[in-house]
Amino acid sequence: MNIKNYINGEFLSPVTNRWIDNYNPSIGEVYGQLPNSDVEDVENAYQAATKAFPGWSNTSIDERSKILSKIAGLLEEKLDFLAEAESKDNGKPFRLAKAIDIPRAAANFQYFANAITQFSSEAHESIGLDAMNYTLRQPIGVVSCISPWNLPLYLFTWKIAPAIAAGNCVVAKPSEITPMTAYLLGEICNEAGLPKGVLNIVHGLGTTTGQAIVEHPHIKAISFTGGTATGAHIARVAAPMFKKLSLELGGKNPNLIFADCDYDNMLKTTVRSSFSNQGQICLCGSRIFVEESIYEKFKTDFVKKVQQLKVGNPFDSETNIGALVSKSHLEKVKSYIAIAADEGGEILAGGEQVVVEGYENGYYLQPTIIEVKDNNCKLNQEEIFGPVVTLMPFKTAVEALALANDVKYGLSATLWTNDLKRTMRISKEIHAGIVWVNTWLLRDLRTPFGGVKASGVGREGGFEALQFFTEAKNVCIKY
Ligand code: TXE
Repeated sequence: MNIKNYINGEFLSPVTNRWIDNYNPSIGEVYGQLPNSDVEDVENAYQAATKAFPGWSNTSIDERSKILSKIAGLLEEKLDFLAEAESKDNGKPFRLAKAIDIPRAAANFQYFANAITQFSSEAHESIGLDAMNYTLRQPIGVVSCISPWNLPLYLFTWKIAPAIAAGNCVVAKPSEITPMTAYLLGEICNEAGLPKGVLNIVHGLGTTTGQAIVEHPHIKAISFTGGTATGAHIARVAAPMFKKLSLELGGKNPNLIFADCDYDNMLKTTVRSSFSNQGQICLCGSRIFVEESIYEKFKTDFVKKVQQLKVGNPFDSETNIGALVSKSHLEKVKSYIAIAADEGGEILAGGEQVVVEGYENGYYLQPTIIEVKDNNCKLNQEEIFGPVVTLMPFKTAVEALALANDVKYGLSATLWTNDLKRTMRISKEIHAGIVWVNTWLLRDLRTPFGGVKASGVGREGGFEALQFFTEAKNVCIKY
């Protein structure tokens, strides 16, 4: 199936008629093509967006909210169809796409359909000066949303929904590795009555299509989720043009497990936080630090549970772990497993590529646990972004905190303990944008989302996203 660009409400081939192969990772075969868009396609998308902006930015909040709700409703209606498309394109279990990815994409639209009706600006009365200040929060204009391959529709809509709710028009680019559900979203937007040009979706490589978006002088804001190196590059290109940037980048998230935790819940959740979506979630806990007194027990129980996970075809209802997203990503993840021994690590579970019967060319890998000796090894310092976690014991809370913070990333952290004082102290001192205590990936869409250090700058989610996608203007009236 050929994917097209979605520009001004129409489905168009790229101007140069150049295409990129789209792979189904569970069978390792090309199953369609997507546009290899260049500067001209991006310019056409920009022109459509800029033409739509005066109308959309002056459309009532009620009307915008209704259209966003309609998109949410259609996403829900097409749950099975979209989950199937996502799973085929990405390799993730169909069950997961159906339970998480697509419902969350619908929730993103529904949440911002509601949030925009509650978004307000401030007024400051300058007492004694006979003046009144009020703040206008105005849409920025044409903005861009660039998203990665791990949670394709989920992250794409997480950016687009607040951008258009706030009255902006968008030039969006999904990952070239997983373009399918973004393509299908265009049809849904038309069906929901979103005016032409409010959302434009341009497909293509990061280095050409993405680069053309970032370099475009009149696209004034970029919301990006992806790798840290790409984020740094985008910041370098965009900064001299003073674009507004929100960068959600990589993670190397610590799990700190204390002996006083609710053990069974912790164990079950740690399996999930390690290997959900084949470990390809920026919020997965990839460095597991365990208090010494329960270390050996945890090691045994965790290995046993992980070895029970079934690696298989995404459409098999028994499958826990599907295929990795691409051959090159599989090779990258394997290259980390291959250095384990050199780094003094011991593979406790997994470590091998899996050949799934009937799907021999798919990109399957066993869930892998590596015991490491030193937090300063590559396995603990670099983002692997696959089904690989490391284990290490600690003696005290002070040591656990130091290990958690001794890394360049700071996206999320998970803490397992029932000690209130420890919870308060570590939550305050840990380098992370999100701290989960006795749970993982419990999301409330009103909360700020983002990281510190090399995990990015800026916050999305809730009113933070609406603030990002608006420009605050102070008006001072003297009376
Ligand atoms: O991401 P990229 P990749 C991490 C993970 C992974 C690594 C690389 O470690 O192995 O990043 O993955 C677009 N200008 N994460 O290569 O390249 C690109 O087309 C503008 C963590 O897939 O960052 C895609 O749409 N755009 C992460 C998006 O950026 C550019 C999720 C992300 O691609 C561009 C994914 C450019 N110059 C990977 N170059 C997370 N934190 O969730 C690329 N892009």
